[in-house]
Amino acid sequence: MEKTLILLKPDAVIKGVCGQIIDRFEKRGFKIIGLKMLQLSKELAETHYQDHRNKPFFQELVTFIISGPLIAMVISGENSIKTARTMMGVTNPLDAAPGTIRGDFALNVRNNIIHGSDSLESAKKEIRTFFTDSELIS
Ligand code: IDP
Ligand code: MG
Repeated sequence: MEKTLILLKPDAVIKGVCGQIIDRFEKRGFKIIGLKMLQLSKELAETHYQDHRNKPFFQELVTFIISGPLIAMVISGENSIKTARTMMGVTNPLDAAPGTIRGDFALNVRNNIIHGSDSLESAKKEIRTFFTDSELIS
């Protein structure tokens, strides 16, 4: 089954909406095969967002993502990568449709509540960044 990495970012933890978001993925039919709470080091944050290192918002993004604990999870299921992205809504919550996670829980692009891998290649890489094989249930 296809796997993808989901991060419930520090703003989701602070708002106390992680349970509601996890509930949506479970209701949709995905299985959680790995889950942990952690606070990212600057190094891990920079590795995770390495493709954005030349963007003007990179420092702001790293500062935000390391600002507090987050929840990392791997979900598994049919077309999990694309379906999770659809459930999340577009990057800027200003444009995210109501009913999507960002459209329901977020107000601005910096604090946009959730991350989901955007391709099979990035899902594999990102899952390896956050989880060892023994931390994932098969
Ligand atoms: P995605 O999370 O929807 O895949 P990306 O373009 O990969 O969006 O951007 C990664 C993250 O960088 C976003 O989720 C958001 O937190 C942050 N970000 C994107 N654009 C901006 C911006 O213009 N200002 C501040 N943060 C941004
Ligand atoms: Mg992205």
